[in-house]
Amino acid sequence: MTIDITTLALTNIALTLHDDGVLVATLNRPAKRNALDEASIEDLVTLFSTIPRAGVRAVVLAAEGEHFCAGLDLVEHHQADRSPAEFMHLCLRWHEAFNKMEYGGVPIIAALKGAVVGGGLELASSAHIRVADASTYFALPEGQRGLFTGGGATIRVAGLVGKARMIDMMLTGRVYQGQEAMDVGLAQYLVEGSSFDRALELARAAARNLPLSNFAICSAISHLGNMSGLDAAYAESVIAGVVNTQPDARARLEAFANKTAARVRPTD
Ligand code: 1HE
Repeated sequence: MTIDITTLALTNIALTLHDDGVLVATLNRPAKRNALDEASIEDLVTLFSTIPRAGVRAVVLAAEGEHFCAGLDLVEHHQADRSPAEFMHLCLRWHEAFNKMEYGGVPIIAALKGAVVGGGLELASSAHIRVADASTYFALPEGQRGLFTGGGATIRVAGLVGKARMIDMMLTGRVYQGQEAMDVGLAQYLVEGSSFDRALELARAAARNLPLSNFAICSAISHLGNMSGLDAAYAESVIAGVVNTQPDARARLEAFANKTAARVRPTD
């Protein structure tokens, strides 16, 4: 049974579902720069656990206000005075949410602006595509706050920029923005206008693919990357066996064969 995603009761995320199956999920705590408190993390767990069963074809992860996300809610963390075990369990909820995003099989396009810092960068790096605009900047200020990453940056941010750059970002508070952020791999798109508009365009394009192809792209590539080369090649062929023979692909293959399908051309 398909779930109606718009009926989810979320505290800090607003949802808008478009006709083409694109869901816009907007972080909605701008007064706190969309800092991730416990309620926000539970929202992300609920949302991204449900999306794969809700017929959603692609997601735009957007933010209200000037900043995408200021990371861990430092005030809540300070006031809660958490024990090591409590914080470990909180981090496991972050991982639950972010793993659901990366491995969930539904394309997630992050529309970035302003601060994408600390846990905000961990969140952004769990999306499949990151779109930055002129205001977007990336940093890992944990080192300066007396903290360490706990939401997967050592895996995902290091995966994007490499270990040496991540260590530099954490030791020195280095901020990346603009073309340099693109060059080191923090974003795949840098736009002059609104990152939201481009993210929506990209989500709409992805939503036109068959869901099973997108499932493999937004789940299998990450899983295969965790395996040995030998096992990944084996698993890839099993996945291709399922995806590349899907009945829904027949019409697309037929269109190519009878020359009515668009050809791949260089862009202008
Ligand atoms: C917050 C947070 C937050 C803002 N937790 N409340 N993250 C950081 O170290 C980033 C900390 N934040 C900042 O550096 C700045 O706030 C921003 C660059 C994001 C935005 O600056 P600005 O001038 O627009 O806003 P502001 O005046 O600093 O803050 C506005 C409000 O947002 C204010 O609340 P108010 O009630 O006093 O109005 C701030 O307290 C609140 N706010 N950021 C809580 N992060 C799993 S481990 C992950 C480890 C981490 O993520 S470390 C966190 C890194």
